[in-house]
Amino acid sequence: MFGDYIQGNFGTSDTGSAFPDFDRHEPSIPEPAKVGRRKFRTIWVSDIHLGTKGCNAELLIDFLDSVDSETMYLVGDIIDGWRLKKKFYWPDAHNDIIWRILKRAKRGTRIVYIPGNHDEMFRQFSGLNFGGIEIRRAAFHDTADGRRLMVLHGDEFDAVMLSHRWLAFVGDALYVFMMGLSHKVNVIRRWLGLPYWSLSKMAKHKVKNAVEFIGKYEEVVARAAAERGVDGVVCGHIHTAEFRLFEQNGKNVEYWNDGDWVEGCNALVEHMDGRMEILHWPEEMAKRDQDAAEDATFENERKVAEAA
Ligand SMILES: [Mn+2]
Repeated sequence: MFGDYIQGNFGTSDTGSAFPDFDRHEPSIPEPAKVGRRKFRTIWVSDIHLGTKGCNAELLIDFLDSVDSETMYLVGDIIDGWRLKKKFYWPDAHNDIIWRILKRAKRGTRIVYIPGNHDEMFRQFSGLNFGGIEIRRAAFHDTADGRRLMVLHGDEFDAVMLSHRWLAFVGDALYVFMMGLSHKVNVIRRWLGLPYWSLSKMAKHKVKNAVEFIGKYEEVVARAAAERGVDGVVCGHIHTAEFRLFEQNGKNVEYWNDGDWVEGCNALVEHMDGRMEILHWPEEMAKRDQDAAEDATFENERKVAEAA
């Protein structure tokens, strides 16, 4: 159980943080005033991997503070129990994310949490509600324009994809190593004033095997959705945000993957009219910074013109 992971280490992590007393606690990164948030009907996020150094907590906090929705799905691997079991790592920013999610539930956002394979210890609570959060093994989501989507983490298909479970662990170790590398590269890039660089984005285009694996995975998941008679599927797990349209027995099946917050930093959103979109948050942040810079330039020019 989760208690085992934290017992003895509780409150003695690197930063000395512990789980906060929610009602009295304020996050270490303060929440900005709730103005100008982009409002969506639905938001899907997954593969946050809280409890690991790979988690891009600051970017996720920026995302959560910039958007709002009626419903939010946490599509698995939110907390990384595998890593926490080996080494307890829980900085304040990770508390801040939990705080923000609980706060959303309190404000009336419907939150559905579908545990993944890294947080499978929560699967035993499927069907229960905690702090306004519904824990489910999978869910069905009806879009505003009447499509029915199956929502699940996606590790259910590993057995089809990989013949042995140990392969998943080898893959995991390799992945952690690569992410460590990617993290270091980005620390240096930030220091040099260069934009965020995504390893998996490059890998997806450069590594043939990865492309084949991902392509096959997407097909397998879409076929399973078609067999369930739904219009599409939303999943996470493989850390590759993607939309693909498949045809199965003359019927369209949508495949949506909401990506991850380890290095892609993506979310899937449904607009009020049912239109869906994958947001690549580093790009959204860059766009926002550019808009702010343009506004500032415009404002300066106006002042100069006024003074002349
Ligand atoms: Mn997973």
